[in-house]
Amino acid sequence: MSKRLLSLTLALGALSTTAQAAPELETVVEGLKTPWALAFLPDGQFLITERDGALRTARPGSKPSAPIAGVPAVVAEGQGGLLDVQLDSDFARNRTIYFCFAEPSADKKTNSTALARARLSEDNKRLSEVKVIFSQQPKMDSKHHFGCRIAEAPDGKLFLSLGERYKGMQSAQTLDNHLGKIVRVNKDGSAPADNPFVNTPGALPEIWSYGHRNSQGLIVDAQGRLWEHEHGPQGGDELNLISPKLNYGWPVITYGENYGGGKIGEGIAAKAGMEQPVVKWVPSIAPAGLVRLKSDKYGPAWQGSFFIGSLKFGHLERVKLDASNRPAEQERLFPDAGRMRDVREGPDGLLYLVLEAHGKIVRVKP
Ligand SMILES: [Ca+2]
Repeated sequence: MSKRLLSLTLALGALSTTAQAAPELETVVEGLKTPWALAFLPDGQFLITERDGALRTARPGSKPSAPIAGVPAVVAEGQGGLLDVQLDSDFARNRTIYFCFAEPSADKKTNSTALARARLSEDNKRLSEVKVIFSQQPKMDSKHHFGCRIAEAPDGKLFLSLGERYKGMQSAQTLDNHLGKIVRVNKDGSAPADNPFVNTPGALPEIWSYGHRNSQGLIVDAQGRLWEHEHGPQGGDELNLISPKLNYGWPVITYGENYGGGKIGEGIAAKAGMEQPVVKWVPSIAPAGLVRLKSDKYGPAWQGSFFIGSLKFGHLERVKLDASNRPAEQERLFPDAGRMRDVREGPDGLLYLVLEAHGKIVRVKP
């Protein structure tokens, strides 16, 4: 290669590097208090949960609305509160939404994660026909590990991730409870007849998979596969491909250790009959929110990638898998964005991030 051609090639290389520089963030909503989750209404507004119990709408560039009426009482303590929200796949016709939250017991001494269905009024100001369709059993005296992400499958079944409430970690391995489980229910909360444990004596019929710790990411991807991420203890956060009936290992196997050091259980990371994560993070990033990007708005490298918020480091993690589901690309984007609670792909194909501590929703500019 001639010297001139070489320098031209280098210059072009520098140009293309500039062209591929990471996109920037743009604030679309601010003035929220501890926002937790985000959904997109067909009229272009956002539907936003705040952990303290408010459900609000906001138009890009405008102030959040007053709280929508009709949200049930939530236990807004510790990690609890009003958590995930999802629109029904037929929302444009039925105005139905699903949300999950920390539900108090009648005597208010215990709580657990519950899934509710409601109808949002045409003016977005109130909920009607509010019904709790599923409550995690048992309720516990705990402020931790609610899990609480909702995903609708193409066949209309709902998945819900349920934490083991920290105190209930050993129960993640037994099927007589909903601690540390992913459950699958019909839209009325009943257990589908083809769930994996409906004919297992003593097992709760809603259970789809078990051995989970605290999951704040749950999606069905474009191929219809169910993906979940969960927090490890100190180290050992995981991205898992979820299949029915399988045991994902917690607390028997983990890549993490106890807070402050010391092994958990036998201190092992693998065991026959227990699934390995597709991706693991040591040290922990504290994952929250999960997208597998469908759109091509950010180019081929990002299309099909997983995007995961980090509560701990406040960045957006991008992971791309190869054809064998092994991590092929992994990077940290927007390292100073701030504590990130949710990540969504909008109907416009753009990525939206919920920045909990800043009280903001930001958009990733293409
Ligand atoms: Ca695991």
